[in-house]
Amino acid sequence: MLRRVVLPCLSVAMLQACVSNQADIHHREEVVTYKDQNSDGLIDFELHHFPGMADVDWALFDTDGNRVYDKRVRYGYTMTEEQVSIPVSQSKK
Ligand SMILES: [Ca+2]
Ligand SMILES: [Ca+2]
Repeated sequence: MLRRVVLPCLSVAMLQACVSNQADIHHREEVVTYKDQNSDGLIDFELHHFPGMADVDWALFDTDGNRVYDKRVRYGYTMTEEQVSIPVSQSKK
């Protein structure tokens, strides 16, 4: 009897915990920072930071200053880099 009552309750509690964590992730506010790392007056870096989360931040780099982001870095449990081709918006500060 106890097994029939406790196990379903534990399962529901575990599912609710998973669902609420997923909802928290989607409702956390993203903070985007833009920088001009080489001081030429043009944005060449942007960081997408999610406060309170350690493994979802990512950044874009324009490494050659041609106003096109060419590298994306993801800062998760491991840092990964990938090539991209994304125009840099100069209207952000
Ligand atoms: Ca720059
Ligand atoms: Ca570039």
